[in-house]
Amino acid sequence: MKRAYLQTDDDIAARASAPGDAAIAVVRTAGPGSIERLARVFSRPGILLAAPSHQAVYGRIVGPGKRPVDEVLALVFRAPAGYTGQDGVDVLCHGGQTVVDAVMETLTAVGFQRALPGEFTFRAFINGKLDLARAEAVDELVKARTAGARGNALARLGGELSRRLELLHRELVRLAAACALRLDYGEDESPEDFLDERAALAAVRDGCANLAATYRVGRLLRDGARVVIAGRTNAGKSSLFNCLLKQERAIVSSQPGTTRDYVEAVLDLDGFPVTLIDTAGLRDSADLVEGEGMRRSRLLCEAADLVLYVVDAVAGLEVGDQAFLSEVQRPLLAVWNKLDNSAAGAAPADGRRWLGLSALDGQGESALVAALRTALVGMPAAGEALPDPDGLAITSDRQRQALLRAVAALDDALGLLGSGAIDQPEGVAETAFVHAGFGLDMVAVDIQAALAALGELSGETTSADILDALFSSFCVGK
Ligand SMILES: Nc1nc2c(ncn2[C@@H]2O[C@H](COP(=O)(O)OP(=O)(O)O)[C@@H](O)[C@H]2O)c(=O)[nH]1
Ligand SMILES: [Mg+2]
Repeated sequence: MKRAYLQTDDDIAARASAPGDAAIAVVRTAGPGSIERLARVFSRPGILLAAPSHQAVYGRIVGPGKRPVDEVLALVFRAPAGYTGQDGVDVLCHGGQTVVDAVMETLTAVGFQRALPGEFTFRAFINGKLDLARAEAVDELVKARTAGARGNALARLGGELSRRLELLHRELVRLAAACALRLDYGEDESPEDFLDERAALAAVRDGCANLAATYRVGRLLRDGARVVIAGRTNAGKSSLFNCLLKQERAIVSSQPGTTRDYVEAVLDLDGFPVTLIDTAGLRDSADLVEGEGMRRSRLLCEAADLVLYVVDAVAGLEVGDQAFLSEVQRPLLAVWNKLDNSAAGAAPADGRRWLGLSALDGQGESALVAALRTALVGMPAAGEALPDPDGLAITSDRQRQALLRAVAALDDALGLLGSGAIDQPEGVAETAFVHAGFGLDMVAVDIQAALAALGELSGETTSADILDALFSSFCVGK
């Protein structure tokens, strides 16, 4: 039978370290009976069973007939300490694949179940060691590809997002209580006018909206972006590729058609992982219209988050370039390269913003990088700081959707409280709507809806299906 995450009484085991040969591998176990179960295949069961939490016990994993399987160090964790909050032992064995396989076989033979992806973290979540926002950060920390992505995941793992959410949540609970109190007192004996809380409600709404807006940065930190360098052969695509990467990755040649297929590498763009793809050149006009190079470049461009289209300023804009530029449906930056060459012409006045560059001497590079960053991360809205990879950012669409649901509910509530009401002139019964008892009960409903949405972020009110989907995308052993 297929196991489920909620079977938290099972003793589970999985390799927690990366596959492949290494000096040491970690096989992690957890579950209420895990220490006793492991003792059945451990050469020094008495010492293991008596070990206090966090103690390392040296010994051997032994199979049937006391046949030694491997020499190991067993790190004992006792509930509620340890990662999962359950009893568990991290077994440090030798790192070869066959060793790990043999240890895992020995463990499953005495009843350990193979852990599902993310099952250890799921248990940590269920046992209150981590809320959902922090649990999600664990997986991202493991998969982070740049220092910026790592820093963001680590901050969320450390609880920065959870704290921010907690503040919003607490303020909403206060508002819900104030609203309930006002409803209880009825029309005339209102201890305070709930309209006074409009600003507080709006502040929570803005807090949720601002967090939701960090998704763009967070997603980019987590997934990175694909940037394809396209253009005719000899335009300087490979030179630009190398220039951005600060290394000679792609072959640069004055011989047309050197880059036959494509080359890709990860560029750390101010902390954002950008996969840069140098494509094969488009050889001549026939090639541009129907050639294989064109077809492949176009396919790569279609899957790109952004296209860097390079034109040789000495050769100038040709028909093929124009055809390509008019066809590409993706966001694009047009690059006018080889400006160092005295024969370079002026960029075409075709209404498009051309970024001047010399991939050879680097002039225009920093402006190009800035334009690239702006195009990928987006322009800050008025009054907003430039998106910052070191700032706190949410990385999952699930989190964004929940925040947007909270925003929508609070917008409803604010609408009921009447946006214009407060500014109305004397004599107008600006509070009549609320005082008459209309609306305030609906405001209360909206606040509860917003609270429920925030609860989904921390995992307080997240359904089992969502939890399943979420944790199953984790690595096994995490
Ligand atoms: N003067 C000058 N030459 C360049 C520049 N960028 C590339 N080249 C030269 O143009 C030729 C083709 O460059 P390459 O990067 O291989 O072009 P690709 O075919 O588009 O990849 C090489 O001889 C490069 O040295 C530049 O900015 N200035
Ligand atoms: Mg090339």
